[in-house]
Amino acid sequence: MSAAEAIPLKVGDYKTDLKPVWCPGCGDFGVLNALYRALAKLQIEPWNTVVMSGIGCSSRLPGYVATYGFNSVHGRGLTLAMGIKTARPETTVVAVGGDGDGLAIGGNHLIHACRRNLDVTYILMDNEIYGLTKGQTAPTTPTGDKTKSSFYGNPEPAFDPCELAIATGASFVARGFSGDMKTLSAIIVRALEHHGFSFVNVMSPCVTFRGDNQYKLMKEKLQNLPEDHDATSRPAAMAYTREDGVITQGVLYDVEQPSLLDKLEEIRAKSLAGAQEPTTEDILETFYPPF
Ligand SMILES: Cc1ncc(C[n+]2csc(CCOP(=O)(O)OP(=O)(O)O)c2C)c(N)n1
Ligand code: SF4
Repeated sequence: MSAAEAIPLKVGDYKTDLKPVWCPGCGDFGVLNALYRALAKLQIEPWNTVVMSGIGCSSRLPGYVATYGFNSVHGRGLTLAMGIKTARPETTVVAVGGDGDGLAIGGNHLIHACRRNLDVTYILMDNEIYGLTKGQTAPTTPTGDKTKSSFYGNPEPAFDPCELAIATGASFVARGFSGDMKTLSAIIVRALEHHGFSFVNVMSPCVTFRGDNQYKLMKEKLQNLPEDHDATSRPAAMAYTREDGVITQGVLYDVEQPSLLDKLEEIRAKSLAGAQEPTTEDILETFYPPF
């Protein structure tokens, strides 16, 4: 059957039989539904797709998507996603996880994913807390907020994941909100279409450990990027990071850059053509220089 004759995939085709075990009202339901819609919109083949995660409430997500994928080790979902993309470039690779998973224990991997620009979409579900382990302070917990691990208020400065991603070389950076499904699924569509590393930071409330008004507080702060925002300008994108009192949703930064695999392909082509191929003597000289 040709692709044109194939029966279109529906949102339900991306769902598994597992029922999410998130608390009622958890923002991650919105992220999951937005992802289903984006996958269906682009007719992404589940049999050619992998969704990877680390550990956390949010990292349970791969179990609910009918693609390949698994819940890996805390903070390492992105490393496995990058390995899969390198080994199987034809695969659509999505990594997901929480702010603790991706910014604390896995923060190192995020910055290298940004600078390498492999064609992987990373959806970070930012609830400003460690949810699974019952409410410890995370890198995005606002300064002064009381948590289970900072009884007198968080003494540390928080950072903005979008600012970090832009600064370390990501070619696509967006911010969304799990309570605005239409905008979020449109952002995820653009992230999946982007060639290179696409980072989507989703404000996704934890109603259990950040209080059941976190949804309301986030919604009150939400605003859209202005229509004339220049997403190809790094300074313009940076203007919407570290915001005070507002959460701006939309695609902050979107530029075309070769991915690491494009560059490796160029090197492979040169090497196959014999250009600049080192001789055995050259290699030996590198390791055993003449005295
Ligand atoms: C190596 C290791 N260290 C610590 C943990 C404990 N742990 C599990 S999930 C988690 C943090 C989860 O927070 P986050 O990534 O923000 O996800 P959320 O649960 O909020 O969605 C921690 C510290 C672990 N599983 N493995
Ligand atoms: S503890 Fe928080 S993050 Fe975890 S499922 Fe419940 S609401 Fe969601």
